[in-house]
Amino acid sequence: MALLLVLMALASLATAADDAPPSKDVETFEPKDRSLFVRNIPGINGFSSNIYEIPMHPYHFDLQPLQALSVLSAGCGGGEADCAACSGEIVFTQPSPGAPVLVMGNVTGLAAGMHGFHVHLRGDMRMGCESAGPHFNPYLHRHGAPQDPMRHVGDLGNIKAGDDGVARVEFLDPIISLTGGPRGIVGRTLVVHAGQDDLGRGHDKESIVTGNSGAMVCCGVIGYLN
Ligand SMILES: [Cu+2]
Ligand SMILES: [Zn+2]
Repeated sequence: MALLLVLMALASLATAADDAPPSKDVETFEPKDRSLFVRNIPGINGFSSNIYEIPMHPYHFDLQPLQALSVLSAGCGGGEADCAACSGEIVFTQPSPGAPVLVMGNVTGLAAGMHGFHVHLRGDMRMGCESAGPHFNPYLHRHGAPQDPMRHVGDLGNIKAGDDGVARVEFLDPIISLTGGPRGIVGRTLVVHAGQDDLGRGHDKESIVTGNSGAMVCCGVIGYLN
């Protein structure tokens, strides 16, 4: 009903504009605390359809972005040289439930080049990163690339470290989620590997399980920030 009223007000505003030059009173038709906006949430192939909604403030004020954090620290236990140096912080932001998640942050102390970057099943670091278990895979798919429709939910591809050993991470992922449910990653472990993830294209048995990305150099449990 309120939406209808606003649309009628907008319509009458438009006709008034046709008949006469806009007067200075026009602004009074748009109360600043009830702005109308359109939001588009892209669908995920095979999982959910597009969401197209017209929220009207302040009626949808409770939809706050969800945020989660993973503080990465060395955890390979074996004492390998590149394990000791690796650390980082990655922040996950999901504007609303079902929306793609923005993954942002830095990982330092890496060897230059590509490093596999995954969410692993368990939020357990009692025996270092190894305790986190396999890739987070609630749908029992094969390992793949982030853009593959069929992949482990935890498959976030590779991050690239420069000559300074720093990987600057910033991408959107449409599959992982910060809400609970089957795709929820909070309470699980984010892992950085020593080697490059072949994204399931390695043509061997291990490629479709781990992507042949080698040892885990650092990891951190993902926890809520808000
Ligand atoms: Cu991994
Ligand atoms: Zn995987």
